[in-house]
Amino acid sequence: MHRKPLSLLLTLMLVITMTMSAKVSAFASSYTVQADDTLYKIAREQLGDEARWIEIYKLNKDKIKNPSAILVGQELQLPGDSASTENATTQEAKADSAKTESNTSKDEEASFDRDLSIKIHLSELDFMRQVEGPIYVAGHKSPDSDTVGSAIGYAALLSKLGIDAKPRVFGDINNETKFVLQTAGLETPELLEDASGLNMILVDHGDYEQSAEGMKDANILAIIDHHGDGSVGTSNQLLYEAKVLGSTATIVCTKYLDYGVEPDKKTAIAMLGSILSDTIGLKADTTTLADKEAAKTLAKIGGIEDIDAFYKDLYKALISHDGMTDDEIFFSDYKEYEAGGKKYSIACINVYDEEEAKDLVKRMKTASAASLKGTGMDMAFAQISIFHDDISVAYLVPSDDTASEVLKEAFGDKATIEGDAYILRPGISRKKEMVPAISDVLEAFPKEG
Ligand SMILES: [Mn+2]
Repeated sequence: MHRKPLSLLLTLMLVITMTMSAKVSAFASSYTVQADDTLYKIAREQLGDEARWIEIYKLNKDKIKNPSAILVGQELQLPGDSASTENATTQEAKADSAKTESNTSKDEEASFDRDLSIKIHLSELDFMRQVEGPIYVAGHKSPDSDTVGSAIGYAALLSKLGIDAKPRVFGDINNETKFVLQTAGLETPELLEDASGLNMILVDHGDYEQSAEGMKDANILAIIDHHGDGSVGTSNQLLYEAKVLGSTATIVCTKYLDYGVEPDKKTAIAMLGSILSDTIGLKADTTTLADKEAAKTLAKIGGIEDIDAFYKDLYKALISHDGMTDDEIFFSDYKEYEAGGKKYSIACINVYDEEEAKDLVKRMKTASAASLKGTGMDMAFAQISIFHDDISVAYLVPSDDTASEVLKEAFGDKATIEGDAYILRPGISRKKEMVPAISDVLEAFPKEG
């Protein structure tokens, strides 16, 4: 029992000491991190120049693991507000190198280069800080996962740098992107229908044709794209970043590195989805080392352990027909042709496995037969394909008996017939094999009347 007063006293002394040291450090210009603070914001508000965030970072390197993720309540030392920042930095560098003359001076040089590189890159955003109102970041119409993930990633990056940027979409997102956003725990960006008069940043496209209404009357600040030079022209200052990489999200990822910040977990997953979608799971010819490295880094930040498994789920979601009617499925990738005086159509449908293919055969038989009236076609075909990993199968479904005869003539010797479907292994391409074979048969048919 007699120990209690002693421990109380000790605690009291400790509290007093802590309070005093806090006070002392407060006089030596310290700052307690508040909610929504960034190093940039603190530098802007406390030092009058956000570019000086690097000085705060250097002074507090022992406490700040990631300059883009400072903790609320953290006590940060601020540099003396002598007019010459150059001086403070030089003195600090001198003190540092005096402390450790040997190997570490090399590290200091390297870190100086890195800081300078970040500062130089950050300066390219200066003009964006002058605009009034929010800046909207959006990809092309008929948004895919790269367009959506790049918009989310770039808007999040600018936000981290203290710029008021928000992601937007120019249309409904597809099932694959829905899956990515769900995995990331992100909301679908709001729909933007008319860009007139708004501050805009375009990602993953640079064409008015692929952009929202009113884009010609928008204030376009930046274009980040991996396609060719688009039709968007502006006499205003424009940050134009075009790189020959597999996805726009990879370019955005390089911007994070340029500015020395790290995406948060949700953003990282969205951007990983972008890269995998555009590079077909890092297997497309357009895939670069940058795409692979960016994907690896983003997967790590996003806590995605198996990139291949994640891509498989993406692909399954992309080709899933959840919530679609038979007509919507039939017309989702539908094309019309003519040969030997006959008009015909081929609808391509991708599925993940044979179970799904078999389920769709009956439904597409009905849908293709029903399509003839409205489209004025003489016959219609549905081509249901399974094409991933090393599986390659095509289920060809004719609209009626005439169409069935054409299929028999064209593929009878290669196909196995199961109910209404002609099954080909390996599968075929609509453009390179299906169309020429059917056209050949129709041209050989004797013309009626
Ligand atoms: Mn893209």
